[in-house]
Amino acid sequence: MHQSAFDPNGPATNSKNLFGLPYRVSDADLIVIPVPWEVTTSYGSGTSDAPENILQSSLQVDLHDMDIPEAWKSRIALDNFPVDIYERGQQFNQKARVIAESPDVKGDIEAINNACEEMVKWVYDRSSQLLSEGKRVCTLGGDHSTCLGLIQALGNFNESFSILQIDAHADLRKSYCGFNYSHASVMHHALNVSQVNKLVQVGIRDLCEEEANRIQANAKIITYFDSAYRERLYRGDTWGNIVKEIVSTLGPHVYVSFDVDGFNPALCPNTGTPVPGGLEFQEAIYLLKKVAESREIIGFDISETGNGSIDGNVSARLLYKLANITLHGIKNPARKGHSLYTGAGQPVKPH
Ligand SMILES: [Mn+2]
Repeated sequence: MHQSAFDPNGPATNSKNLFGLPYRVSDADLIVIPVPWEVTTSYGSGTSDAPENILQSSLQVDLHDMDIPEAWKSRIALDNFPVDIYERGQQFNQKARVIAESPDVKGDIEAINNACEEMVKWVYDRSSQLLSEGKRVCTLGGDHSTCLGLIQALGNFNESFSILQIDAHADLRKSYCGFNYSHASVMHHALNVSQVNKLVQVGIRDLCEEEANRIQANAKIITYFDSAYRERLYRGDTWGNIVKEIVSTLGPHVYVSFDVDGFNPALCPNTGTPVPGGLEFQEAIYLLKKVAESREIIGFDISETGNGSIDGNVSARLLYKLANITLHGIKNPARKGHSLYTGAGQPVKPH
């Protein structure tokens, strides 16, 4: 359907695209890559169904965005569903569960690590292709490891960038249960991308000794623990002040990695590893809007969404907001020459 025939006030009729929008990958500005993969999920399962769940929930999202005029003109398109990735993921998840439940059985760890590496490479290749066409790219997990290929690809298109990670977990383990590319190690690998100049974590409230030491030792990592800023709030400080501080730690180009378990689990009840505490929806949106007022969002992911209806609903709304602020920014009258989406499609260095 052509954009001129699209009614942004009516019910969604194009059930094949996110939010029922009338755009195709070829004419869209932001491409959402579904990565239905959860091979190393360690607790609850279902996140490989998230892309389909979010698509269905997105059809119920009203398209008026109070921060962005005519947001429905944002050219967002869902990339083809990778059936082979989904099927391989299901097959290897069975094997991984046997190993995770009885660590003395070494089983097929190497085969699983290889399969995970291939998935990361697939995301890297697809992201690189779309970025070279001048598109903005985001991924929809799947578990948190599904965004790594996009972060690696963005390294070829940006001199340097910061990662804002919203998450209950630090995800800094070198490996987990023998798995090198699990959700628990994604930021360990992201820090190996040389263009990543900062990792700013928000919502963290569940971590191991190794991760706590790493945060202490690495000046690139700045962690806003959930308990620490809650205490500031209880003593009378404001979320506005805390967000201002968080944003000030970020460089001009920001990748947002949003693991939905960073939310209060009431908003993500079926995520793989829910943890009490966490951000309320509007606290997170306020943070993202403040980032978009003064920084350029170069890409993002939404990971670990569960397969329940609240889960899909929350992630679909988060996706719409993140997509809109990535494409348009948030107008800040104090900032002159504000123009965010440039469609820059050339890698800064060939790979
Ligand atoms: Mn995570």
